[in-house]
Amino acid sequence: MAKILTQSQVDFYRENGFCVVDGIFDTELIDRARAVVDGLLSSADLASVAEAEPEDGTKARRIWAPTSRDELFAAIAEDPRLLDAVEQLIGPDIVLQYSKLNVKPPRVGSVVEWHQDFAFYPHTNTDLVATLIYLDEATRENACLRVLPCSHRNGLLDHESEGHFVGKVSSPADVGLDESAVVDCEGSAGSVVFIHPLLLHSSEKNLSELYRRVFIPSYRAADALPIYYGPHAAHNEPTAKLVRGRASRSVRSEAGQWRLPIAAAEFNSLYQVQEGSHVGDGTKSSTGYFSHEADPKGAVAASM
Ligand SMILES: O=C(O)CCC(=O)C(=O)O
Repeated sequence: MAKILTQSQVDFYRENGFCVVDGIFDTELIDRARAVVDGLLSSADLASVAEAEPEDGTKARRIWAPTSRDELFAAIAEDPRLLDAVEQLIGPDIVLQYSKLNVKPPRVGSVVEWHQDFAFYPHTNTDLVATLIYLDEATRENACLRVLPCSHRNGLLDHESEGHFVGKVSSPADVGLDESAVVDCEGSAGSVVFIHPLLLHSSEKNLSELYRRVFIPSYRAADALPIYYGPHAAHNEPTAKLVRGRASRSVRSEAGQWRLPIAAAEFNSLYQVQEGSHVGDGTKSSTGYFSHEADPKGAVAASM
């Protein structure tokens, strides 16, 4: 394994719950990735590929499972340089848990509210890492990722309202979210933000004239398994893939009590549950992303 991250980047990640790293991917590869995004978004069957922006249905905000849709994204998610870095953070046996691609089109790109990824998919241990690979230069202006350093050290916070999972922390100030401590993870196209699953993070609406696209393959140590086999796990587990090292014959568990992401109604994405747009007439949302049914009480668990 090559050491892609310096020791100070690894230490920074352990201390702060994130790090931003440039130079893993070259410009030519990222240019090709953007061209693939354009191709996917011109698909005749766009509804099965992407989720639309509510403000402008002609624009997409999310491409589902890009690694299953195009071999370039599969190759990036299994790129040895990226896996070398992931190995430095979560160890040698690595499972690609799932992937997604968030698009923030100019002027309409949706808000992502403050949340911890682990709230959506609690696992037996916290050796998971999401890698956000910017496909465009990301700055505060076009809504780069924002993080609260060290917040991964405070356990899992409440992501519920009125007894239901809502995919965001109920009151950011109550959980110590002080705007002056927030860090904007700015980076050039091709840079990667590594985030711990308990790190609080968010991003704003894109009010600029520029696109902000980010490809997000997420990984876990092979001995971490989902605690709750709800819709999110049901969707992702069949395609979860060992991408390095060995499958584990045992599960490692960290002590703790973890809330299960049980929402008021089925939803397809983090955006929908945070906006509350999944709670309506009780019907499934239009992308038909899930094939399961709600449980008899009408409450189902979350995807992301
Ligand atoms: O796209 C972003 O800015 C944030 C993405 C994110 O937090 C997520 O999809 O979990």
